[in-house]
Amino acid sequence: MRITAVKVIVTCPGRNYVLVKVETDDGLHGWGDATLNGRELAVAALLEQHIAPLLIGRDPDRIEDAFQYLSRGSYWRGGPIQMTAVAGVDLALWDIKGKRAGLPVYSLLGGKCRHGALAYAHASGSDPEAVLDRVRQLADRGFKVIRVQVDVRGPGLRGTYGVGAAGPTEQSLPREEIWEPAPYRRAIPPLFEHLRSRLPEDLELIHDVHERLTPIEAAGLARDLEPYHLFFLEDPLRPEHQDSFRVIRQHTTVPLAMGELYFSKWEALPVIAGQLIDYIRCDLGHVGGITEGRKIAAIAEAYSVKTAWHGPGDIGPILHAANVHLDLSVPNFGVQEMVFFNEPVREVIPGGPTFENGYLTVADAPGLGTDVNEAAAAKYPYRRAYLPTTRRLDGSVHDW
Ligand code: KDG
Ligand code: MG
Repeated sequence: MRITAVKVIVTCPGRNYVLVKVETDDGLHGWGDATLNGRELAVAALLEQHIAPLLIGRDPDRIEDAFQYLSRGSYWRGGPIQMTAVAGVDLALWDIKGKRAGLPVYSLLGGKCRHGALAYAHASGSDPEAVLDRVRQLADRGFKVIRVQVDVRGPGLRGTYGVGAAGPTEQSLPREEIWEPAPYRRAIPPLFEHLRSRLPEDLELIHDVHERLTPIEAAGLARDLEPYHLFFLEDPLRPEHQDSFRVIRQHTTVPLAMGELYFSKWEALPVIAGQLIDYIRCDLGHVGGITEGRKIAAIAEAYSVKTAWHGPGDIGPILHAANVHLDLSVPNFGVQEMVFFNEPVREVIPGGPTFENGYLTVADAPGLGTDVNEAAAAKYPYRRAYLPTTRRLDGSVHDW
């Protein structure tokens, strides 16, 4: 069996997705997701110009070899663009392997450890009462774990990362937000006080700091949140601050999660091996795919760290499916972030995980259980879009 073609589609059914199709000479093909929010065309160019020619004629069964060859063989290694491109190929090869074996990918990974993956969705709002309304809607829908974010307003402040639409704005430049740590630090504990005094004890809550605080600020916030027993506090520090997680640990027992800005097991290793975090939440689409993700999970297992793979709306249903295949098959799974996709996305990328009563499952279909409708994808051309940029009140770019 040989690879005959590698095709890349960039489509925007509401937001941009980079989809990779690997075709073989026996008629099987696989689909992967290589979406990198705000840098989609850089990944597409790397795949089309540099990676596709390397794959033609290779045996698609040799996934580990493809991972090593593409991530190290170029001499240049790591980084979001390269590891997202590798992930797109990796997922497509796992999809082919499953189709060839007639088995779902979770079965190739060792089989199910659990019947479903505990899932969480996002509740955001302009004030604590609006967040509470949204939390109640999600709890009514069956969620047992919910991430809560509140818009932090104040003199000269506008916008809060993680609240509001992040899709294409048709602007030629990134949206700019003004953000200060002090009003943010003041706003989050009252949010949790509001929610905890009105919600059932057993409803689990998460908060995402988006790497914006200094170590001592993060330690203070985590300590202030201790009475509200969070499921975890996510990404309190910038990814370069690996050793600084010790500062937070010295002050609090709030469970910590980190990882969506790591691009390999090497970056995840210090916080896992130091037991500085409790949940590793890399993005399978940015660490090179299932092949690297299952190794990160195995390293984490040895240190009692659980998985919580990144699962926002800017990665597509194929990657969400890969998340759940791994969630079902590793012993140290913790929780899975998820979104509900709108109709245009479901038309372009049919299949993907199913949510029921708090848990995600995938179909027993061979491979990842997802597909791409190429004619539908062609109806939604790429639209340039950026993630927002954050500045302080004095006009400087925020140091995060
Ligand atoms: O592209 C950036 C988003 O994926 C990120 O802002 C979402 O932090 C995020 C999360 O935890 O889902
Ligand atoms: Mg996050």
